[in-house]
Amino acid sequence: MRVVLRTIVLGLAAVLMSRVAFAGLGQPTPWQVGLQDSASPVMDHVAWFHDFLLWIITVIAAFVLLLLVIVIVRFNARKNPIPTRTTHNTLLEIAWTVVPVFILLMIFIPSIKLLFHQLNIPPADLTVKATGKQWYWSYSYPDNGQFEFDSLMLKEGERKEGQPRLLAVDNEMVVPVNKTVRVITTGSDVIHSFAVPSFGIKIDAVPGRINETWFTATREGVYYGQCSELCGKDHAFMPIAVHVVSEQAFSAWVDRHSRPGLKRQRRNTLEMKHCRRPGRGGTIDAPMMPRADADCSRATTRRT
Ligand SMILES: [Cu+2]
Repeated sequence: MRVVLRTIVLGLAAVLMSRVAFAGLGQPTPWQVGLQDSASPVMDHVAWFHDFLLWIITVIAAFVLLLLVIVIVRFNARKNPIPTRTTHNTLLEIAWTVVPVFILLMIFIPSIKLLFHQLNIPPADLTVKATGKQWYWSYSYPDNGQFEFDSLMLKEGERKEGQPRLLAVDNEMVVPVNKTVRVITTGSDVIHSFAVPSFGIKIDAVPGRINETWFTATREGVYYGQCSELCGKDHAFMPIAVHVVSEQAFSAWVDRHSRPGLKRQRRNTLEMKHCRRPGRGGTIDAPMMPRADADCSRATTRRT
């Protein structure tokens, strides 16, 4: 019994400490319990609603447990050999109907408010289009230079110090801090889903359809998410990385990417990347991914 108690206490302590010590901003952390730290007003609301529900659930569970204990202790066959034949109690019946209705109303009102907060898109400072493809994301900036680029997961050996495994990408989606970003999503092949936990957003990217969501990042940093719709064999390997930078840094970044020469050069590099696959004894440049717009005609069959 003592061992069980000690295990429970240690487990609870570990859970609490992990929440405090490892609460991650923008990415999951080992032994994480609970939500990732919030970096947007919507996520603040989501986190508040989550904690609010947790209190309600805890009180209900404790109350039901208390009733069970009372029944077990006071009304067992040994202590209560002649059971009562009570069948109705008007006051009790009204109470157990009205109280749950009241609890549901308490949940319903903030829940609907949150839904409206998520779905009512405020006037946006910029729009980013995220296209889900098998198996990477493409981002385009229709009102900032109209450029577009692909964002592929970094493999082992490509990551720099501090970049998380299976989440870091070669080209991050960059947005300015404290600006409202409208994200429009679509899919080019199958249904994907654009989700970034720290911003409290998750929206399907459906071929032939445009969905939209929004966020306002309140802190600079890199925020990671993943495709959240089972979309094929590399579904787990198409992460989302959003780099939130200052307004000046964002303008500089847009300037760099809008230059036509750079745009072309970047596109060529990406096309080569899509045309490359690992082969025996080196890399073979050959068509590899089912990507319709990759021009592999420049890629030569070459062993390195
Ligand atoms: Cu996907």
